[in-house]
Amino acid sequence: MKELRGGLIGCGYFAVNQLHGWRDARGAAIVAICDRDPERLRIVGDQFGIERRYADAAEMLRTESLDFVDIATTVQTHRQLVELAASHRVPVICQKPFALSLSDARAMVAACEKAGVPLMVHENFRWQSPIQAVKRIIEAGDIGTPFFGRISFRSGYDVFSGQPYLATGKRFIIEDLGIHILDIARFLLGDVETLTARTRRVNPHIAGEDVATMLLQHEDGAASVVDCSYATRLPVEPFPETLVEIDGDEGTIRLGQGYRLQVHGRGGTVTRDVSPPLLPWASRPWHNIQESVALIEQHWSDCLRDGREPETSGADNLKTFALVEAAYKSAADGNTVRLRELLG
Ligand code: NAD
Ligand code: 89V
Repeated sequence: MKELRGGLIGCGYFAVNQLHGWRDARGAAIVAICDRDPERLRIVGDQFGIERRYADAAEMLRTESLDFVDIATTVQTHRQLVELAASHRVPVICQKPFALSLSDARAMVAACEKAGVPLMVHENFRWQSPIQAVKRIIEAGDIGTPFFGRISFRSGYDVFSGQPYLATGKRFIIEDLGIHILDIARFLLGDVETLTARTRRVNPHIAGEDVATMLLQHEDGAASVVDCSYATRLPVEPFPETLVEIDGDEGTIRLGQGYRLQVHGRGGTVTRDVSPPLLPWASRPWHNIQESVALIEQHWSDCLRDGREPETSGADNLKTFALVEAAYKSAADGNTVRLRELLG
C-alpha cells in the first residue's frame, strides 16, 4: 500500500498534536511542512525529522507532489489556503473554526467541489472515545428515542497561556470551543431547526464572550441545551471534558466528570469508565483531545484511500458553522434563529 503524502501548513501550538497523530496513522505521513515563522519551522521540523520545509504554502504546493494538505493555521488564513490547495487540485483538511463567516465557508466548499477534491474540517471533538461511546448507545436503541439532551463544557482552565489569541478576538467561546460542543449536539441528536442563545463575558481581561447558553430544537424532535463556560470554578477542574445527558423515552445516558458513563435503559443500569487512552505522546488533561486528533486523521486517510466522504466534510461542517453564526445572531438581537434561513 503506497503511503499518502501530506504537507502540513502552520507549525504552531496545536500542530504538534497533529504531527504526532500523523506519525501513528496507517497509510499516510507528513512529508513536508510549512510555516511563515522560521523558528517554528525549525523547531517542529527538527522534532519530527521532516527535512522538506517551506516558508510559503504556494511554493510547497508548486514543488511537492502531495496527496493532501493539512491546514493548521488560525482562522484568518483558512479561506486563502483552502482555495490555494483546491487550485492545485490537492485534497485538503482545514482546522476549525472553518472560516471567518458562513459566506467564506460556502466559498471554500464550492472551490473544492469545483476542483473535485475532498475537503474535511478537522472537527475532532466528536471523535473523542467517550463521545463515540454515547453515540453507540443511542444508535443501539438502549434508551429508546431521545427527547432531551444537555451537552455541557464548563471550566476555569487557563486556555490563554497556550493560545494567547483567544483573549483578543471579539468572538471567543462559541467560535473556538462552542463550535465543538454544537457539533457534538448535531452528532448525537441530529440537525437543528432553531437555536436561541445568551452570552456573557465574565473575565474582564479578554475581549470576547466566555459564557454561552444555547437552546436547540432538533429536526427529529429532541430539544437540547448546549452550555459552555470558561468562567466556571469547580473544586476539581474538568478541562477538557464534555459532559452529556441524554433522556430517551426508555432510559437515560449520563456522561459525567471523570469519564464516568452511566446508562439506565432496557438492559438495566450499567456504569463504566470510558476514560480515553493516554497515547505515548499525549499528556493529561489533553489526552482526550489528543486521541481524537489521531482518530480523525486515521478517518481522513481511510476515506481518501477508499474514495468516501469524511464525516465532517466541508459540506457537513457548514451545518455546524451555521449554528455558531446563529448563536451570535441570537445573542445579539435576542431572537430565535431558524437554521433554514441561514443555510437556505
Ligand atoms: P498558532 O498561532 O500557535 O499556530 C499557527 C501557526 O500557523 C503559526 O506558527 C503561524 O506562524 C502559522 N501560519 C499562519 N499563517 C500562515 C501561512 N499563511 N502560511 C504558513 N504558516 C502560517 O495557533 P494554534 O493554537 O496552533 O491554532 C491553530 C488552529 O488550530 C486554530 O484554528 C485553532 O482554533 C485550532 N485548534 C484546534 C484544536 C482542536 O482540538 N481541534 C485545538 C487547538 C487549536
Ligand atoms: O479545541 C480548541 O479549539 C481549543 C480549546 C480546547 C482550548 O478550546 O482552542
